[in-house]
Order: sequence, then C-alpha cells, then structure tokens
Amino acid sequence: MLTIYSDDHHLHHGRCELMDGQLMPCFEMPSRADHVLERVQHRDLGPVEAPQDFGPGPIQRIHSDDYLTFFKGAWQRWTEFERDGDLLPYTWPARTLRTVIPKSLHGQLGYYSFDGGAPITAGTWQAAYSAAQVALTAQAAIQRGARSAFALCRPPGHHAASDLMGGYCYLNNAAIAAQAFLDQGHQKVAILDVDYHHGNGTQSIFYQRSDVLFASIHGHPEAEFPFFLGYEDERGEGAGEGFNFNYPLPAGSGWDSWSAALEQACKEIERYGADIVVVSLGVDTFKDDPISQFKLDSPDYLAMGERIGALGKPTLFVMEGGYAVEEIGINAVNVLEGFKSAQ
Ligand code: SP5
Ligand code: ZN
Repeated sequence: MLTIYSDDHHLHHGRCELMDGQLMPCFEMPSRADHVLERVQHRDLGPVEAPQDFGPGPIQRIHSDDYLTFFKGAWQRWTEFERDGDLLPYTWPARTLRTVIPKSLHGQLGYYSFDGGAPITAGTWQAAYSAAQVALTAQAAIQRGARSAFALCRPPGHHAASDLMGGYCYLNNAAIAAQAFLDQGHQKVAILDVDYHHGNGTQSIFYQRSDVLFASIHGHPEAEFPFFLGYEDERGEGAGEGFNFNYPLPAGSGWDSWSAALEQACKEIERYGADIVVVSLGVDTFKDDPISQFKLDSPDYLAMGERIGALGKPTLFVMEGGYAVEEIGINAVNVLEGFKSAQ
C-alpha cells in the first residue's frame, strides 16, 4: 500500500491546549506522525512518497473563503501583538450572543473555532495545507486505479467544519479527499470515521447531502468531546436524510461492542453501494490512549482492517487521532495490514 507523507507536519507544534481547567502541553504532537512513518517503513507496508501540490482549489470546495483567509493570515496578525505564545481562542459566539464577525483577531478566532484545543502557531497553516495535499495525493493514486492508499496526515482534520477549527483540526483532510473523488466522476463516497471522537466537522459538511454517506463510531457525546454532536438520532437533513449514521458507545467499550457497531456501519455502506470508502483513521480507541476511554488492543486493529477490506471497495485511509504515541504506529499500521490481508 502506498503511503503519502510530508515532513511539513513538523511546522505545527502547538505548545498548549485548554483542557480540564488547565493549559496542558498539546497531546497532538509531531512525534505522533514520526512514529507512524517509522512503523510503515519497519513493516514494509509499501512505498512512501511526498505529496504533489494541487493548489488551494480542492480545499476551497470544502472550506469557505473567509475561513481560509482568516486561517492563512492569523499568525501574521498575531505577531503584531508581540506576545509570546501560540494563538488560542477564549470567547465563542454561544447561544445568547450574536454570530457577527468582529474586527478583532481574538474575536474572529472565537468566531472561526469551537474549542480551545487548536492553537495556531507560525507553521500551522503550512502544515495543515500540506496535510490536505497529502490526502489529495493519496486520493489521486486511487483515482488512477490503486486499490488503497494511506494519507499520513498531520494535523488531523475530522473535527474541522467548513468554517470552524477545533479538536486539533484545521482543514478537513478526509472531506477534501471525498469531494475530490466526486469532482473526478464518482457518485457515492462513504466516509467511515473510526476515531474515538465523533467526526463533527465531517458530519456537518455533508449533513444535507446524499452523495457522501457518513458513519461514525465514537464515545457517546453525553459524556465525551465534542459533546454537542454525535447522537444516534442525527440521521441527516433534507436530501441528506438517511445518509448519516452515528454509533455512540459508552466509556469502557471494548472490541465486542465496537466491532458490532463496525458491522452495522459496514452494512450501511454496503447497502448504500459506495464507489469509494474514505476511512478517517483515528487510533485513539486504544486502551492506553491518554485522553480516551475505549479498550481496543493492538490485535483488534488487524481485525478492524480486515472488516474494512472485506467491503471490497477502493479505500483511502486518512490519519486522524491517536495519542498513545508509542503505539500509534503499531495500531495504525495494523489496520492497514489487516486491510491488505483481506484482499
Ligand atoms: C483528532 C482528535 O482526536 N481530536 C480530539 C480532540 C479532543 N480534545 C478534548 C479532549 C478532552 C479529553 N478529556 C479527558 C482528559 C482526561 N484527563
Ligand atoms: Zn480523536
């Protein structure tokens, strides 16, 4: 299986995220992708190639121009304050407030974000832009006929909506790739999100559309981030009604209940008749993940890959979360090896 990877992810190294009443060192760190790359090479998964640059066009198919202009220019504006530290939001347009776009940098940062978990640093835009190109380059390989490809994206993307960053995500790599498949002639793309957290960004992007089916297995939003989306009764809206599937599971869930949800999600993808499957591949379902509450063990990821492979569809894997840094490579590559063994 071909892996696409760019060193540009090192340009994004946030210092702190706001969590549990504290500024904590970012869990989403460069060594995550380094470990995955090392494991891809160690296991001989296949060639590793650098991304091509498809320009901003395919990103603009998913993200609004005003959001992209803000994100691209935010760091330069922040340097004019001569403050030490990353750019982090602290005020959001919640229910009783208005959703006007303020002039101030921090006002706009609140407008374009939903949490205090996605710091902007000097290199964040370039890293996120390159991650989107990584996803697009892997997408192009499948478009040319490859059965599968692995986009080793960092930063991750599935929490990012059309004009919102948050949850360590800025540009929605999986959504950008899914849209590229449609723009290049495919009719039905299924996105299977196996990250521990609900893919709220991806869901919101495609919620009113029937050309992308979204299925997500995740910690129940009653108790888990991102809290405000991811319930089972969210089934899509308008033309998208019946094309959104959420499988929220309680803290402590292990492979038995997780794999039962995967089976249901796969049945829906089969019923839909997807041409292409895009997997939002988070491995923060691992038992030792420092911020998550599921109990999957390393061999379970092989079985996960096998079940996805049994769908028999061209499949693009896009890296999302996973914070047990030592094991993230083992678990992610287990999914890819399991997929290959099902061919
Ligand atoms: C891409 C991705 O996986 N993003 C996840 C963002 C999660 N951010 C909030 C995590 C809150 C964890 N709270 C429990 C901490 C245990 N001390
Ligand atoms: Zn996650």
